[in-house]
Amino acid sequence: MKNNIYSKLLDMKEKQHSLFCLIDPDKNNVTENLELAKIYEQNGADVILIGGSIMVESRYEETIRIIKKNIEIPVIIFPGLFNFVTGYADAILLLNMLSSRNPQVLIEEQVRCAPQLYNTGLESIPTGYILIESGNLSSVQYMSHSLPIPHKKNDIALIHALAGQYMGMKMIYLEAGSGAKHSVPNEMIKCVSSKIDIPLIVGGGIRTPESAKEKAESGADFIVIGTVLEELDNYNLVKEISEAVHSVKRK
Ligand code: 1GP
Repeated sequence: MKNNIYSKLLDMKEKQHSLFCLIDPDKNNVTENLELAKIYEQNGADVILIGGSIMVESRYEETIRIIKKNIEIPVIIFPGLFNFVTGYADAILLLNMLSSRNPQVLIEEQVRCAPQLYNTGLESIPTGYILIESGNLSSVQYMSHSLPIPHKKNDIALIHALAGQYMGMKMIYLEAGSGAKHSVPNEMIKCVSSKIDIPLIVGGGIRTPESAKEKAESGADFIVIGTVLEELDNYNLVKEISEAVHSVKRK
């Protein structure tokens, strides 16, 4: 298996805080998704993530193939609970939902994916995925039958992140859930980022440049935004958020 994209992400982390823009293929048709990917790239996105909690769109592979062909930045699959592997992407975040106690998201889905990962040779980036309570029931919480970690329990989030690191995960993702009312608290990001050595992704409910900047200042290496882009008719916001994230100096 190749290791190019993970190395690229590590280089990115050294240089600056980065912005990942999430496209849910179910929300638009293939042409519209391609247009979005191009707009995000032109406005400063560093990575395109593709995925969602459920997948109804039958042209998922086609969406990834066309986006990949037309943009330069990495295209990474951010899988939901079902089969999302396709060799057209650059890599997949192979999520292990560390905060869950449901075997389906701890091992069953990964086993289901393994043959296709083998057959496609797609680069897989093992990612410790930690769900944080966010003030509303998120799709990922509902679909995964998993309790999130309470909003203020920084120490619980930290020990899950450390467990992921010790088990060999290459990144940790603190997830408040798509469309979260409250994003992952800055104090929790500080607590986790100060103690782990692997890259930290933070997403869910980030809607403004100020909030994205605070997450980066608190130690998030990669900031994910999705929902706010779906509601967007002014793409300047992508630019403003990417500039805010990139403006934060590396510590
Ligand atoms: C969801 O973290 C991502 O998995 C992005 O969340 O859609 O709330 O930006 P939003």
